[in-house]
Amino acid sequence: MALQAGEMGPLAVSLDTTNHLSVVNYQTIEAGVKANPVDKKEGQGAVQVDFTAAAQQAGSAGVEIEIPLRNLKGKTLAFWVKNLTPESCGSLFVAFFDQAGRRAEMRAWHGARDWMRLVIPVGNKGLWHHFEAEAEADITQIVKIRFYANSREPSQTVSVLWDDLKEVTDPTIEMLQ
Ligand SMILES: [Ca+2]
Repeated sequence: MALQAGEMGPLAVSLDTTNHLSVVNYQTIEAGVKANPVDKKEGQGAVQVDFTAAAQQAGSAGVEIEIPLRNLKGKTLAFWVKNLTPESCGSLFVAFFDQAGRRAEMRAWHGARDWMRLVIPVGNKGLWHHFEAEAEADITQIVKIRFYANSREPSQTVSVLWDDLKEVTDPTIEMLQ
């Protein structure tokens, strides 16, 4: 019998510290994560990811966080992001993974600079930016969230701040904050 998502309050990932975060990176020569207690939108801090792409091709890096099993079907999520290096950062991504490690949803954005609040209408392919899922992935069985960015070109250095991913009930109002 498959595990069932228990009754929990709305999803809220404060991203105040680097506790329980792991760095993910691809084609980088350097990638790190640190808490930024000053430049933040919520709580005690934001999470800052810095990386330098390899010399051969563009790179990407970010963080992953594991969460208790959760059903995100039909939810609307919002988070804050600040792109400290808009001249070298290509895109910003958020992805959700199920228990089998399959990517159930991935969203990409371009052009963020100063703090922006971005909204994810989970499962709704018709709204808001790029959407991609792997076959058989199950959005009702989510256990991991990945936040990451890529560089435009090889050898570029990219820095991005991530903060405050949570469920929202009125994305129109929330986006105006
Ligand atoms: Ca925070």
